[in-house]
Amino acid sequence: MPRHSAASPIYTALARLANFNSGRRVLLASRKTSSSSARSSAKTRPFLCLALFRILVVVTAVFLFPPAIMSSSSSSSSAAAASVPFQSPRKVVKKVLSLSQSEGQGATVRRSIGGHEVRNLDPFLLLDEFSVSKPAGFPDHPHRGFETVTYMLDGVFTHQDFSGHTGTIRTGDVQWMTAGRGIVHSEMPAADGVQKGLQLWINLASKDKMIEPRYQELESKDISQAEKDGVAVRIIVGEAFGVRSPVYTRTPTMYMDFTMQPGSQLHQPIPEGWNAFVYIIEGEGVFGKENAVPASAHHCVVLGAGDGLSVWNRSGAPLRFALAAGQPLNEPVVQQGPFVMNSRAQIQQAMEDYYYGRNGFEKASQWSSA
Ligand code: FJE
Ligand code: FE
Repeated sequence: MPRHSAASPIYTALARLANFNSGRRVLLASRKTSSSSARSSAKTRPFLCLALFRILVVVTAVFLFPPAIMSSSSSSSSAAAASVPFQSPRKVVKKVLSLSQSEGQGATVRRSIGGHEVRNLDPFLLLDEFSVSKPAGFPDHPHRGFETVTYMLDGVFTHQDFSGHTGTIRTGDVQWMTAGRGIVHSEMPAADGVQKGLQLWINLASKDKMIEPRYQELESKDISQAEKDGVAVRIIVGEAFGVRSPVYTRTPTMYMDFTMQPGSQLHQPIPEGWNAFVYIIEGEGVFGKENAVPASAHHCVVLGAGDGLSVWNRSGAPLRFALAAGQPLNEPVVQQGPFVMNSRAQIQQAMEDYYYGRNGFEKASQWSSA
């Protein structure tokens, strides 16, 4: 994994700056103290000279040999991030433009996570921004070992599965499907025109891969929302601005949809140790640090280690993006299309179970979507 590097050049530079400033503060304090004790100057003068000499040496050395001084100084974890409220702000470690590709039957997706550039961001397996018009779609196909979260951005989608479960989600609605040991379903557009949304795949821990399938469906009006200083958020799972979503996830996850008005800024805590990324839906924004290059629509921004994300909208239009973060499972990931397990033997088992209609796929052979 290319993250968790607290020793990035930027971090190092900020820490060095902080140390350098605290050094100057010491200098001023020692001057004050020495002038107030001027009477015993004969005794203190050698010490004062020594102190000033030492400071001179340190200051010179900082300019001449910055890396050497850094490695021997004590760690200053708060960086010099005066304008953001985090101990260690998360920075952008990767920015990828998601290009359109064909998937399912005639459907188009922009794949960010799960594509060539960001293959797997534990526990996330895939993020597709889909744009689908009838008669294209995602006809009957199986899943095992993970969860799919479908969030409608614009339009209507209907799904049907092999145990008789059907549902329709519209703009702003969410379907959280836990495939567990097995689901066979179809996901198809249910209105004319282009139907758009995001589908996120979240891995399940090995102990949960074979659980009973389950759905959590959320209508747009039931999604927790909050707003503060020009920033609106729809909280699919997790907590923002003190508001918490009631959605339950087996893999600890956060997933929200932010809209930031021009001129607004956001400082969102993200649990330390979780992997996190942003997918920009609309507009453009500055992520991670104030002087970063702005990222625009259809880019996926992978975040480095830290305790929170800062975002600035310095453009003249609203910025909308999805933020996802999750606790890594740290287990082997073996994927074969719609089956995600821990070993090749388990993948082989999944294919046989699907083919022969066993271990959760019993209803697969006599079902097809209407
Ligand atoms: C799948 C190919 C697929 N992204 N975004 C292979 F297209 C799919 C699949 C989807 C999908 C469905 C929706 Cl509604 C949105 C998607 C891929 O269904 F699961 C495999 N294995
Ligand atoms: Fe599916």
